Amino acid sequence: MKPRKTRSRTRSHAAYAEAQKHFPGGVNSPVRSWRSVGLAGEGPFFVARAKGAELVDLDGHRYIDFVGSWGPMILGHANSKVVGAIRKQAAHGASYGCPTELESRLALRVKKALPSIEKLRFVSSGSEAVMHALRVARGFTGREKILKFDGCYHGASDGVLVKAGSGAATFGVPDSAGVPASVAQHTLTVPFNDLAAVKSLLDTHRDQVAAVVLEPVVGNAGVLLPEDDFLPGLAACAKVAGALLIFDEVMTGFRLAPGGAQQKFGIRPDLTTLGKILGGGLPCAAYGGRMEIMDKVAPLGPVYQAGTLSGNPLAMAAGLATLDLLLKPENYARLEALGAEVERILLDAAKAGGWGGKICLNRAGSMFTVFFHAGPVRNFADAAKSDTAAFGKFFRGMLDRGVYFPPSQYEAAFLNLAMGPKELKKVAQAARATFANL
Ligand code: HOZ
Repeated sequence: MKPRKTRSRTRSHAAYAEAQKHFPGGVNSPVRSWRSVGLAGEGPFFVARAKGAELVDLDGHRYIDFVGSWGPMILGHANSKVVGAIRKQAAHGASYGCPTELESRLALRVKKALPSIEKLRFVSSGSEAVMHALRVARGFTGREKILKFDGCYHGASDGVLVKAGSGAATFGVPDSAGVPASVAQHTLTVPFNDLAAVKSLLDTHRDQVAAVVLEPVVGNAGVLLPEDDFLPGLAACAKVAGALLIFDEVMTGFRLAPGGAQQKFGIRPDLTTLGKILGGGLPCAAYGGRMEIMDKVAPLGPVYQAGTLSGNPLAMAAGLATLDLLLKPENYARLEALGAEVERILLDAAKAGGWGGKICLNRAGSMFTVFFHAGPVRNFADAAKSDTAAFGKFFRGMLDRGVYFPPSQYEAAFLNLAMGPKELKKVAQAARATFANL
């Protein structure tokens, strides 16, 4: 399958030129700039519309979308029931700054799916959710330090932009400028899957660590899978140390199972953060967990957190419609089957193109990463050994053939329920041609 000659992006280029006058790097979130996949000059496509498994750019090119807005679009784009729910609510007003019954209805769905969440707060983004969860953990324990893992990304608040993944890793700023040293000093970091390092650090900082926070399946260093004893061992270590265990399930929540990674691996964290799928594509996130911890939040307790758009009715309506459609066992069986099929397609194509032993595909259900490294890739240090130039070529090759992968080695690709045999056939053709020409 040859790249189509028509795939020039004249209109996207013009839009990018205009956007660069207004936004740093022409974008409102760094990875969207495509600067790490050899397209710094050219820039990204600009999206005109999306439906089902496809994005359409300003120049009319269609792409099978493996980004899915970085996770939320698990039903595919513009699902008619979700669109209908948003439209219905919009006719009654977009935001009130007052409570609605929708909030409790969505909370009930969340608590049923994730029983570790006894009380929660809705906020507007995953960044906010983690920032507040950490404040609550500190308020509850009276301790200041947190322990996070190299390459895990927990949003863009100060205390977690230390050895961070996602765009921070992609653009070489894992320790962001502008974060006061007095803040960063409270963030301890260890390699993912390294229990001995966790134990040692918790021992060194005895009675000081408020929370151990992690993506239980990492998505923001590319996909990293927890080894068998890692999550249970971590839960035990945190308990012994008196630190709260926080699962950042912004990516994995409702994706790996109805109850996210905590259901899949049978762990009950003290606090959980959710986002992405929760809002069905609208800005919505949440943090929640044990009642006695959450009751420290104002107005019941001394930990302050607030937000004008928290529990926004449009986001609640979109989230409810999404979870109503999604939370069925058959959907998760289908996502797993799709994931296994895409894995096979990509590995076969790589082998046929002579890349068989040179890549490592990490997958958990419907999220995966093709690392351009022989593997195993079990932590961020392994991921960072990837051949990012080859990854860039892979990204461009797939893009030219109508398949949109995340534009960074350190991000997860996501499948959605709108994908079917037609899309997989296109992916298989694109992958074979791409690997053959890398
Ligand atoms: N940090 C997000 C991915 N892990 C990217 C968000 C975006 O650019 O939309």
